[in-house]
Amino acid sequence: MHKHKSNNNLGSKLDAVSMSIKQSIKNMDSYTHVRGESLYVDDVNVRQGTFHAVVFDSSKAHGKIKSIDYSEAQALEGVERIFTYKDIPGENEIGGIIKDEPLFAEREVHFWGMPIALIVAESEFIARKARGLVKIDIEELPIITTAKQAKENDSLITKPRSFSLGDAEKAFADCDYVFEGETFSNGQEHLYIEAQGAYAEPLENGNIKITSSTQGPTAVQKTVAQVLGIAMHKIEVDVTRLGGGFGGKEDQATPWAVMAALAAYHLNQSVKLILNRHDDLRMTGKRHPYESSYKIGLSKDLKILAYEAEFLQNAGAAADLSPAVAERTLFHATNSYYIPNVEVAVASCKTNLPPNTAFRGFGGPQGMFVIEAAIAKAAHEIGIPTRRIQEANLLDDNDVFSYGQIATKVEAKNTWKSATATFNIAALEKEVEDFNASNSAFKKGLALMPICFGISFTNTPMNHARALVHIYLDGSIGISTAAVEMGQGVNTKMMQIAADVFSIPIEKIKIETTNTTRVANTSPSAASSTADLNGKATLKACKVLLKRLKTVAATYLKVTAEQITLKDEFVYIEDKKSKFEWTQLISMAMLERVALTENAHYATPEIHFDKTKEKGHPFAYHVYGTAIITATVDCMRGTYEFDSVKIVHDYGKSMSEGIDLGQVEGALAQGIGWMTMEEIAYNDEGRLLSNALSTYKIPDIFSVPKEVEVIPVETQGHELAILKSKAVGEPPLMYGIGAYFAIQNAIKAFNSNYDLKFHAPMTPEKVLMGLYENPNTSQH
Ligand code: LUZ
Ligand code: MOS
Repeated sequence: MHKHKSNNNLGSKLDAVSMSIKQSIKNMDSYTHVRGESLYVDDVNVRQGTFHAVVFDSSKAHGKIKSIDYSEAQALEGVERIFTYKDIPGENEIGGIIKDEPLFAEREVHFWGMPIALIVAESEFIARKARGLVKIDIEELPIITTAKQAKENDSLITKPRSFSLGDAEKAFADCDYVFEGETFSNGQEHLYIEAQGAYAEPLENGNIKITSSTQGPTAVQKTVAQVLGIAMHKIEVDVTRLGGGFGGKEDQATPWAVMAALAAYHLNQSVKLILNRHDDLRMTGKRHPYESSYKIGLSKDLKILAYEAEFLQNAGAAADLSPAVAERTLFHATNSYYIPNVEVAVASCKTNLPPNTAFRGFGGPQGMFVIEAAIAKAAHEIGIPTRRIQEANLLDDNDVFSYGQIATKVEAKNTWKSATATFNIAALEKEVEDFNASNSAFKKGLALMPICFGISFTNTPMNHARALVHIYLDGSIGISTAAVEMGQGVNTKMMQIAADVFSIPIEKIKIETTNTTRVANTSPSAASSTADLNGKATLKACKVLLKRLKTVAATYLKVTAEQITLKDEFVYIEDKKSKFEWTQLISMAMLERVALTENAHYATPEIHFDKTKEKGHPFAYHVYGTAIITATVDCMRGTYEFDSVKIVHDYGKSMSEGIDLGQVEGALAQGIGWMTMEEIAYNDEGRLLSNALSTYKIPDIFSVPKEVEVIPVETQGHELAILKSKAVGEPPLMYGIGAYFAIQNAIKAFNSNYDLKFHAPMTPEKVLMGLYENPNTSQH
């Protein structure tokens, strides 16, 4: 991405709240990142005598364990002990939503890579060597690897769910056009740069401190307590930062922390467990593959009157977060379109793959791919550009979503109009046409991709956070929240909030590690909501402290508290600077014995959802945007490049433009990767074939778009977003869906016989087949 533009007149239109927010701020973590000083789990100072652990896992996807012989492994010099389910003092259970997942396999294995034992040794090298000496005999059972097979075998994680609006069946009868089809979207590997890992250190009285690379410190604490059969207060979980999470560490950071804690508990010695890349790829779940079918009905004037879809989610061998992911697929099944008659259903299908899990977008992208496929199919059959159907059905204020929420402050049409006008869609299309008319070896394709993503955990009770703010007696500040920094820049945003409230330099603010003893009972850093939830709590705590400080200043200066403001480290009376400085004010507060610590709790107002009716108001707000993606396909080779991605995005009022632009770019690249090149492959035995970076291709600097332009839509922002700065982590990933359709349009330009396919990712192999397929001579 060689070119960026960002609209700077945004800054001049800011409201009073964020007037002093430094929008141009850099991610404060970048200073230690570029020096290599940032600390991750693998960097912890280990205690003398620390043991190292390696997981022994199943080499079959489904079967009965007939026998395991650990004797040779145990006898290897340097091996301390091997732990199995028999060593678990509490419950052998780590399932979060459904209790269906053991920490260690007992009599059966359900996926290739399922943990069976933990080998603890003086070094990782020895533990790894010992792993090779374990002898296991597994009697194989039938293996299911696809969602469809699972559905046919009634192998479901939980009851299917469905959302319904209007009467789709009846509406189809009135449609001028009805189209049906099937789609597939594959999984996606998180490929966080830092693999999963944890370090557990026994303290006195049976207490254990765990440093974990987790998005959910409370989930780790709770699960360790459950597996060890001890109280949660004995477990302290600490997180400095993650080298990426993307949802892969929302739930699936937990088992490794539990294993390390179990070994530390028994050995009364520190234990470090860091997965290497191969182990991580094989043992952890990924984005859920979906097999779906759709039926779409339109009127002559291109209004979508009815939409039906059935989503078969490949959940893997245990529930993990799959039911919640499935639910979000339903929430986003109609993307940013208003459709009056909707019938969508999802089934979490149990297979013999590693349990699939949260991944940026959390089922939303899978749902949105299907409606975009349905629209592309309809446009193709009717013989019009896809964008005409997209545009004719964009959501408006007061439209209702299938789940009952009324859409407000909708930016769907706004971002669409802004994108098509600002970037001159007619000219872009003409460029593509002209190019295609004069080139035979290369063809271009263009696609638009509108997005609409709901912000809040769909599970309403999870939408809360706390912040603990200390002002130290020298005027410096320490803030603890539940926010986990994973590269998304949330710590910088927290700093900005405090610096803004007190009007002091950002250098005076420190964001502490995320720690369960300082902020308890937390939701994971997920659902794009971390800055909103923890930021609102931080803002609340800071405002309480500010009020207290104003009273101290007013008493000392013999004015009223209302006359006091703080600005650039000075006390102001009625906008006039006094000689009273920030640090003096803090000293004065100490002398007056005023509390300089505050703990605040925030819970998102307004949201609710009734699962018995499948109706409610689950989201605080929605994020909108429109992307225009242009691709060039090499028609000799099937390879492709993305010429440009032009986006009008709904940031609300961005509080950190650099950080937010980084999130848009990163999410876009990850979305394009999912749709076009990242190909997870398991064989029929359930063995992961794409088990290394040589066989699993993610976007690199050569495959990201040559040009990315992101312009903020002009908007008032939303009150429930932190300082009106909307959540930005996940929504832009779905712009990447446009890449699939841009490539497909290029194929169509080359091969008029090409029959549309909705089978992601659109790899160069598939492109090449499409370029030269001829439905008159082959079967479809
Ligand atoms: N995690 C979660 C999520 O537990 N609930 C959600 O609704 C969600 N949404 C997006 C990403 N992670
Ligand atoms: Mo997530 S997919 O952990 O926000």
